[in-house]
Amino acid sequence: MLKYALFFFSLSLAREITFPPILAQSPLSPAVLSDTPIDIVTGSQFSGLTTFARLPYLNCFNTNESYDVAFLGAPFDTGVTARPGARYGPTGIRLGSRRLGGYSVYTGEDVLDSWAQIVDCGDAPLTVLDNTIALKQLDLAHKVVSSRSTPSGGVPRIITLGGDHTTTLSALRSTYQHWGEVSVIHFDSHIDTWDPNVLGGGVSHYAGINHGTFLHIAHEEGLITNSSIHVGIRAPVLRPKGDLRNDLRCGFEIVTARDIDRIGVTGIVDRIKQRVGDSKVYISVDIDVLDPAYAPATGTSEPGGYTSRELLSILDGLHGMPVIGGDVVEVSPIYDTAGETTTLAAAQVAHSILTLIMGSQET
Ligand SMILES: [Mn+2]
Repeated sequence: MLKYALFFFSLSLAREITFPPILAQSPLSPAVLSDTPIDIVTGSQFSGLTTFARLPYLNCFNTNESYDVAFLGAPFDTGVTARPGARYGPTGIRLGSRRLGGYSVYTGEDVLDSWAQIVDCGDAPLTVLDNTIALKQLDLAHKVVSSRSTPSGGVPRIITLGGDHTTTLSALRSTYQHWGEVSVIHFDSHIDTWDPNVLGGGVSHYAGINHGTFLHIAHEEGLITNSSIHVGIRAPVLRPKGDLRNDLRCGFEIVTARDIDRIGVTGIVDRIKQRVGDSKVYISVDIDVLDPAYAPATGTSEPGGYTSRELLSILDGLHGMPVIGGDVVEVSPIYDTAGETTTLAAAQVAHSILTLIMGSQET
């Protein structure tokens, strides 16, 4: 009996809650929502499901809608030679992108809220059990997403969120269909032009297609010009001379990580521009181009890399170049810090690539 008395006593002490009028009205029509000063429509960085920079989600594999730029996740990480985990990269980068937006103090632009129709297509549905099938799925996903039309009748551009670096091969294959050969500006600590026979090919034919050989294969398939360039290289090669000779043959010049100490950000931007000339450009950023201090969450860390600021400054320095696509790859969020060090940087890099793509369409 005492128990019930206490129960009713505590009920009578319960705090009265007066709900604001908005919740008292039913059903809630759009007219009701516009009548109230309380806004639950516009949203915040924490509302809705997580897309890249809160962009609208579009099922790009099954739509007739048009868009100028599409973000596409490529959750594939079974082409790696060290730590796996980049299949969670697209989700991680989206989480790191929640606060993106607003007017850049460097460019004065808010690219997320300007003329372009930008969507997040979600991730390509890739099997985790068969690399050959998964990469064919990714080829097809790129083909479909890039074959839609922009609102003005052009070819939409894709920014891929990796995934390990093997995923860039599918992007370059679809790029070739629309734009022909492109120069690749490849930010990475590794050259990634290894001959499949040197890196992985001894095991089986399909093992030769991996995150260290995809640029060799892109060259073999005639997808890239011989005016491409690596930026940020510092990892050792496997053969004393053969790898670098092969790298040159694949169309690449090398800017090492330590070159920045000698020629600075401006010097690196100049070298990239000189190398690429007027050719169309694809930008691929392996997040391991950053020092492990700035991007610990990656598969193949190499000390002695760029700071986030240096990389972002180099990227912004490329404004005006004809950038037709790009990616941020090798983000493995499970190795990140609680402060989301890597995914925040990766999201900002993707935002910079978006800025370059949009800048190139304006010119
Ligand atoms: Mn790489």
